[in-house]
Amino acid sequence: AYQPRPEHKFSFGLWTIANRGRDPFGDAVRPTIPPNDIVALLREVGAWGVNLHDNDLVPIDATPSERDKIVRDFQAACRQHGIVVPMATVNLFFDPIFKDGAFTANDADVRAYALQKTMRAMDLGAELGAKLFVLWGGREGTETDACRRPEEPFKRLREAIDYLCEYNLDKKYGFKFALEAKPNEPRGDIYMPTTGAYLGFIPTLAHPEMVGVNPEVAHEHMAGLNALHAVAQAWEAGKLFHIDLNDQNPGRYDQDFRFASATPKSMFWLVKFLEDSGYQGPRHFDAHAYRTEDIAGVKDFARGCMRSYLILKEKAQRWNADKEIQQIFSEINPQTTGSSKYSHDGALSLLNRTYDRAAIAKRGLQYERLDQLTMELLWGIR
Ligand code: GCO
Ligand code: MN
Ligand code: MN
Ligand code: MN
Repeated sequence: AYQPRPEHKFSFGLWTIANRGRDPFGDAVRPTIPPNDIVALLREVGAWGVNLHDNDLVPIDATPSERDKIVRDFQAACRQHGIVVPMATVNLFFDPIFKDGAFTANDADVRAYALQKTMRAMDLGAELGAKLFVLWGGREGTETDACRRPEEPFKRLREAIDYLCEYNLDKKYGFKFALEAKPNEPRGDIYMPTTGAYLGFIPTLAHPEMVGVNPEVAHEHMAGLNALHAVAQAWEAGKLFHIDLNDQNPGRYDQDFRFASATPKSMFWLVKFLEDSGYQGPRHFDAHAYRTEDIAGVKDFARGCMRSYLILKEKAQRWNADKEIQQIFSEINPQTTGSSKYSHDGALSLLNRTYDRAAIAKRGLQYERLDQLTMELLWGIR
């Protein structure tokens, strides 16, 4: 039980396993794990896929022939260990050139370089078989709004994504882009702070059908929001192309905790939604081991993410099969009769109807009981 299998589609970023525990106050505590060894480690813990930024694999200053050799060796490692590359992304935040952002920077050369770097990262992703391309604009933000007209970055971002969609069509890569929001870190404020902001932006693009979102639990929590609601809205809009699972306490630094380790109840509802909805995409963990850990601890971390997901998945099945819970749930979600579609006559009859407000408001809704039953189920005494 709780054994990860390929059909669960559990993936990890190269950067998550490679994380050396560096933070703004302290240096690395773990050795570098080369990408091919990470592939072996992922196989060992039972994962299905590995995702990467261009520079997680290929150093930013590699020559074309160095690059080709690295890519060949990595492909061989993936084949050997049966690990796939479902998603690729681009690092537009680490190099000093991106200190003022990438697609939204004031300097046109920086913007053009960001496009070039992303196109090359798309070439790499396509070569590795990825079908999803994530764009996380971590540096697309400000510390001071003195720097530019506030509406300008949104225009620049749209221009960049439209350009990349054309490149995708031109090269016949068939990528779907998944845009990842975050409210802050590393910038004081990031322009696209929430998944909801991206859901408003996507319809303004030239190829909205090619573009969806990559909600991250921690990022919504950093913004003080309910991650499930963001994910559900994205799903309902047909835009849930990818997901970053981890955990995070609101009001803190970017914690990237092991999945479901900080807010297990919220993560129960999230797993239940992913499973019930029929979401078919990867279950990607964008988190890293505590700074206290050695390599064995990194494996504990990775196994823990998947195991917690599978435990919550089993809890969701129990919840769906629990007679008492289902009885309450169906009572509080009555089938509606008749259509709520607008018609002239229907509107007239609605305007003329009388409602007994007091009688309706008097009904208790049993949410307390339902929540307590849920908690007892989660605690394992049900
Ligand atoms: C973060 C982000 C990143 C992105 C990654 C993919 O908080 O640092 O979540 O991990 O997901 O760069 O583009
Ligand atoms: Mn993150
Ligand atoms: Mn992070
Ligand atoms: Mn992320």
